[in-house]
Amino acid sequence: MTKPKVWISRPFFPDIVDRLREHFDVSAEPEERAFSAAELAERLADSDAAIVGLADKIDGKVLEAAPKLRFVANLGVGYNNLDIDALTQAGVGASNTPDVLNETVADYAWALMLAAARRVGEAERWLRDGQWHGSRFEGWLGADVHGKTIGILGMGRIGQAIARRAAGFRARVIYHNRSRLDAALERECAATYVDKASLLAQSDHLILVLPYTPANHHAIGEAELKAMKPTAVLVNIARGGIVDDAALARALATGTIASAGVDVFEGEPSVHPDLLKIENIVLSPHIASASRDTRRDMAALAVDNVLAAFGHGPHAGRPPTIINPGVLADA
Ligand code: 8YV
Repeated sequence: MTKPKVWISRPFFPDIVDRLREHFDVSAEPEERAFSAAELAERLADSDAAIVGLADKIDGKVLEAAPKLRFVANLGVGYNNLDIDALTQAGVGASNTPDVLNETVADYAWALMLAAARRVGEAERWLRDGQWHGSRFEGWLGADVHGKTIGILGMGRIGQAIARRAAGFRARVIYHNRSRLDAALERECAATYVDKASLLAQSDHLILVLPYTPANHHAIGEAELKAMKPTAVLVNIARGGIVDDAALARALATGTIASAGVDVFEGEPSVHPDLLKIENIVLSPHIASASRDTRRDMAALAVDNVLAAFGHGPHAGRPPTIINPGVLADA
């Protein structure tokens, strides 16, 4: 009997991919790169399942060329690269990788916040540049994080993990979210709900953890940046497009806010050229979930979902993190 075919859009942990081989004919791309819609259509034309990432945009047009496709597993908690309505309409299940990355992404949000507040990147560049000839008592002054007010915009599971870390810094946490957490969870996170205007005005450091949706496009633009404290640090570990990068570059250059730590960009992997010219920003190439353990956990979860969708493994018939479970009910 021929095995169903699974296409993997990038190479990852061979021992985890091997778990598919008993049940699937696996074809994994040898290198990670962006695929055009035509290339995706061509690769999915004969595939029953796919494991894809943020750069792979699966929309209705691509699906038209993929008549056999039954399941798409996304390597990431955010899935704005998938058109879920189109997938559901085509009867294709889709999964993401929630929870396994919460703590690692929360660690990284704090890393960026601390690095931006204490000017770690700038100071390192200066030292490497051979400019350290003596110390200046008033040199390299940054902002404290301990004891300050940390704002979190988007209070899902990653936001909550970020909030829990604040206790060790004796920092106060305020948050804004589409819906307020229940009282027990608010207590556990020691977080106070405020409206967006108060969040912008009161946060010493503001961390963005929103999913990317059309409604969240440029949730932080010129007006929002102007509403923040001039001493504030802005951290984006969510998605490019949530911040207006051109407005952020202007705000940093003119002192509207003090600094920023940014892991995600509009149009990444291109980065707005004005951001690259600015010293008071820490930039990283979308690595918030990139710890050795977590990337393995994300890969394993994607594989578990594909196995389960085809009736294999411990979750047979019930992909553990399916986004559109109705598809299976209808099958
Ligand atoms: C990426 C992420 O998926 O989980 C998300 O939503 O943005 C990241 O974890 C990761 O970079 C894999 O490409």
